[in-house]
Amino acid sequence: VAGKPVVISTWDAGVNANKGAWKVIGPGGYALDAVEAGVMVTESEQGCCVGLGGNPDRDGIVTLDACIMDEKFNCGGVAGLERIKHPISVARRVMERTPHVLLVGEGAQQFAVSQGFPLEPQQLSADAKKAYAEWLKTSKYQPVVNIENSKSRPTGPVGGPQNHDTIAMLALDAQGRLSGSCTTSGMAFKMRGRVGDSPLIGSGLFVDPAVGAAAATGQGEDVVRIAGAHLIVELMRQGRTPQQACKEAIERIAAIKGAKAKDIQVAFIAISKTGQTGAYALQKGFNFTVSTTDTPVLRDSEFLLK
Ligand code: SD4
Repeated sequence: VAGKPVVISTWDAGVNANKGAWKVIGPGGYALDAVEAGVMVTESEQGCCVGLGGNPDRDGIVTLDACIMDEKFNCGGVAGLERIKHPISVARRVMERTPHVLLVGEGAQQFAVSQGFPLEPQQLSADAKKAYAEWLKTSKYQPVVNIENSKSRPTGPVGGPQNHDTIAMLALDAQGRLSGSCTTSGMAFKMRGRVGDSPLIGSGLFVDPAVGAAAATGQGEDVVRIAGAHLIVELMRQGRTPQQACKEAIERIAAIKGAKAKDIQVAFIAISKTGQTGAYALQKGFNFTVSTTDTPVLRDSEFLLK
């Protein structure tokens, strides 16, 4: 059935990413190719927050997480991947060329190299170097709430500027095929070896062709706790709109966290199999980008904690 393509992605980085996706999906391309090409744009943006330009872990090393899923429950991911520019493409290779769904650390890097991905130098971007030096002054591990809609990069301590170091993207193509992708440098200054929600199918991303798809950004631990993306898809299966389903998942996190909910940010995006989109965040400051033409529209998300 021919329909209209739709792309939704997290944050304002989604504006450029959606344009990349639209080049594929606009002329009738495959959703899976679109969600890969789309987030690759962000992975390449050195001034940004995802990929090798992102903030390092607390030992000063950039480690990347990503996953991808198509409309047939095929999925793949990488976690703790170092020195590879496009983790999303390695995730796709894991999906397409291995019997597995998740490769981590050294093994993921070995696989990437065996697939012809170049090993990039081990070095921080200028911005990340600065942010890391700043963070080292206190070395306090405390995730940042995404409060402001600024383009500034994360600097670590609570009260600092933005911390969106993830892009997640969902797409429905003209043939009705759904796919999703998610890629991140993870929480800034995380413990070495820490894995968040973003490479985990069912938490950071989930796609079910009979229902829709969902993806997450924000405090990964609290997304994993409720298997966020899968929960949202199941709520949509029960009849919730994408927006209602995202809201309900956020409410569940808020109930679990209690008074601590104000210290974190979590946000979800979702799309139904018919192309209806929705988003919801725990706190103010989350925005997302929707494309139904070649001009992406950046929107502020509704949020729970007023
Ligand atoms: C993580 N979910 O590693 C990611 C971080 C994130 O905007 O989304 N930041 O927990």
